[in-house]
Amino acid sequence: MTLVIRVGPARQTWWLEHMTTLLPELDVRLWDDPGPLEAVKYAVVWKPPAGGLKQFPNLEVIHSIGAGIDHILEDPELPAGVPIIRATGDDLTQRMREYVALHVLRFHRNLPALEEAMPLREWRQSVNPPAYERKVGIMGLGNLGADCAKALSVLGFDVAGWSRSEKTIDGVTTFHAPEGLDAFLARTEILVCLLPLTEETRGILNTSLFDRLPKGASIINAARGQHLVDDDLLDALARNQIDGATLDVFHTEPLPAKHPFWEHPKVLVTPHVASLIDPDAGGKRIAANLRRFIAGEDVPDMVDLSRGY
Ligand code: NDP
Ligand code: OXD
Repeated sequence: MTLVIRVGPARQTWWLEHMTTLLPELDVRLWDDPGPLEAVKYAVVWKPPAGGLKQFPNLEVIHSIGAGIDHILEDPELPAGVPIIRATGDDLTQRMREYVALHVLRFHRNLPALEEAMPLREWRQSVNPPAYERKVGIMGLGNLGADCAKALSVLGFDVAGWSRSEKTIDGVTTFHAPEGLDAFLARTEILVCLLPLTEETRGILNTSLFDRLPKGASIINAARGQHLVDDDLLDALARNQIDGATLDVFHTEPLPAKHPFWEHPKVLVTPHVASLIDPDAGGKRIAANLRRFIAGEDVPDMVDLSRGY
């Protein structure tokens, strides 16, 4: 029984070695060298090419090397009925918590203004409001968003979250559904996007949304590039409706060298590093999920495909 791995070239040897050690009972191979196609029962993938998964006629399960599964669902020839498991885990949650706290604090403490002042040798003192007067809003209260919301609340921020279904989280004001969005946005000075990419959320970070935030708000997008309408953000920055943006994810990755975000003084680009899964902790979790699947047990990270995320 073969397990194929599809991941970017920089990390494929890493994954091959770890998964071979973790699942010695399987023939673990890379995507470009799968051996007999009929033997492939398990695929562990990041951004499989369109039509790629259908070449395995006996595929039983697909495991995403990522919390999001949009990169799998976008294959128009995805074999129907094959279950999908997604990545979760303490390491992913921890890294996202660190990333979100870092960038919320950066905006809260006005670090961009100090970075701008330093080459000018300007002593630009200002008094920031305390965190309990800073309103942060998290879009998406799933594994990652709920954890970040709690962590920011512990730091003292005035935190709200928005999700599809109603949620109760200690120390966090919650809003849900399209009807809850206006009130959530109206009170959000620093907006963090941790939504999955679905047809409902594609392009959600657009002019209409920016204009419902208080003037001068900041945004942090650590979810998917396709949530953001790039030109709408550039326009909102030019109008000072949005005062700063931290972007980890992009329509095209790597972000093309000519993209205006690279040089924009109010944009910080990070190269999709908010919470990369690593083959050690992440590999162990994936191996455990596959073992449970093979044994016919419930897999907690199994995706409910009727929701699309
Ligand atoms: P989850 O599936 O656990 O949570 C998704 C959340 O979004 C849920 O609270 C869900 O609501 C909410 N949601 C979904 N659709 C809507 C909608 N239409 N309106 C309002 N709320 C909605 O996802 P994770 O927390 O695990 O991950 C979130 C995303 O983060 C991933 O999909 C991925 O794109 C991105 N990511 C990015 C990484 C990076 O390094 N940049 C790393 C890991 C993930 P409900 O609770 O009601 O279901
Ligand atoms: C993910 C990601 O979805 O890395 O896990 O973006």
